Amino acid sequence: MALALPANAQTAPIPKVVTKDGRHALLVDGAPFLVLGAQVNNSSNYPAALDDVWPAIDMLKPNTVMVPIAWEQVEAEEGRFDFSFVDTLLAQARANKVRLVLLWFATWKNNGPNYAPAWVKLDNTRFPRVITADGRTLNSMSPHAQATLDADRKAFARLMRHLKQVDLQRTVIMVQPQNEPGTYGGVRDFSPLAQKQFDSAVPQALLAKLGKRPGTWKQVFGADADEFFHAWHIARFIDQVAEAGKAEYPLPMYINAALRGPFNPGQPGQYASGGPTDNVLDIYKAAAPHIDALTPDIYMPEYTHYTTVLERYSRPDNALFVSETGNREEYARYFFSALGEQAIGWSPFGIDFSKYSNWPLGAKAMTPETLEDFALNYRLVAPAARLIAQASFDGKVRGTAEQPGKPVQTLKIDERWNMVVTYGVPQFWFTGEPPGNPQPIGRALVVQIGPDEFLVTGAHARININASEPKRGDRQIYEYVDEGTYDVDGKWVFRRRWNGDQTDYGLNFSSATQLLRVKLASY
Ligand code: N0T
Repeated sequence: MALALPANAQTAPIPKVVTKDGRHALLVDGAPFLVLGAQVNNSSNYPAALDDVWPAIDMLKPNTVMVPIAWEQVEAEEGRFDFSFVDTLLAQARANKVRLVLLWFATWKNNGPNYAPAWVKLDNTRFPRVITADGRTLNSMSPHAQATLDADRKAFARLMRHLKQVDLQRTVIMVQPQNEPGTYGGVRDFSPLAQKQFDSAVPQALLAKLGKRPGTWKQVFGADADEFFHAWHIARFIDQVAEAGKAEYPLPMYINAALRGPFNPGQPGQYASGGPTDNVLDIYKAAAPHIDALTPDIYMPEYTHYTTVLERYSRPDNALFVSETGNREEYARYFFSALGEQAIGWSPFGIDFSKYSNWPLGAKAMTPETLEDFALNYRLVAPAARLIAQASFDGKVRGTAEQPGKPVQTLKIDERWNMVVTYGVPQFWFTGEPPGNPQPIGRALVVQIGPDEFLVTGAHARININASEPKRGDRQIYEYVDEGTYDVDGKWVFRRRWNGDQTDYGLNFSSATQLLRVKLASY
């Protein structure tokens, strides 16, 4: 051959998000990957702090750890970059055999620029903040300032360039530019610069996306105009940051949302106005073509709230990734609901032993006991994670979590099979009304791997797979129920066959780590 191979010819492909038939996959090393995530606390982004991270990671056993990279720590002085923490983090992540998602805490870290360097956050002239309608200055950056965009994206692009150089093995699989962007305490920027744009025409791309006729923001959107305008401009800002980063190194990038209540949202400004809340997802889609997903951070423990959020962010044009969720016990089971909504990943927040707790969002204390509720999830699915990610991409995954007061759930698998999950019943026999578990901790997963063949797992639940047609149901038996696991090469390793009491009343899951391959038949 005349041409030399490129230096990185042997490296894995760059991760990417792909979509087919309205379903999504995150490809890592060229195949669908399920993010079993763990996000560290907000200030755990220093080498010394990592000492409190790895012991918790070792107990939870995620496959991906999510860690902030602060603008202030990489560009404390304008134009001088220091990526030494990134290098330390990459080395330790590899040693601990986990992938990384990096969180770029910059212009917006929950409303404010507190993670921006002093030369940014203390210079309100060069980097202006949002001005309210009554003339107050908020601690939230205006999305209209070219200087802020230029400075943020320059630093972000340098980060991505650095990553491209030091991460040929693709330890980093996704990047989150900003964190829960949006503004609290005001609906939008009312500075003269912002007002001038507000009074001009709505961009064509947005009109086309929403099927609206031309006009000013007020004319087109009426009462929603202020919020939609802010959302559009924040999304455009972040999209340009992402675009510059992807030009250096095109990793998947997503924007996480501080949610508004799904049923009683309140007013923009009470929730983060201009962030990717459920009412502005279409605006973000039009404004941010370089963003691969809009992701919910779910801190709503109530069942219908949680599952409604999952449904709203799982769309043919949006891969569901639960980028943060509470680390209290009651949240653990919702990992299975997320899988049932075709999630590409899920991550509890606050996973380290720095002894910080964000209670009441999360647990009162981060302890080994707290982690165990979540570790069970990952023990159950980790050996099959690749298989599940592929099956999810093919629409073959059903998952659910226990809803208080609803001890029986029925999910349609396909035209031939239903999955019935019962909570709170003994493992042996039982007739009568199922009571549900004392606490709603049940969870169930069924992955269809053949016409009559399933991978089944769960916890604190009884799972039955029933023929939808009664005549076939009457003669339904198991050909086999095999407990086992998958080895690192994805080969099934048989442990034992379940039969007799273990199958006569359904497949009963406790807190044991049990993964079943089940084949149904009829005599
Ligand atoms: C999250 C986290 C971290 C009852 C909170 C959630 C993380 C950020 N924000 O610990 O700060 O960086 O993304 C805000 C949720 C407020 C909801 C209160 C509703």
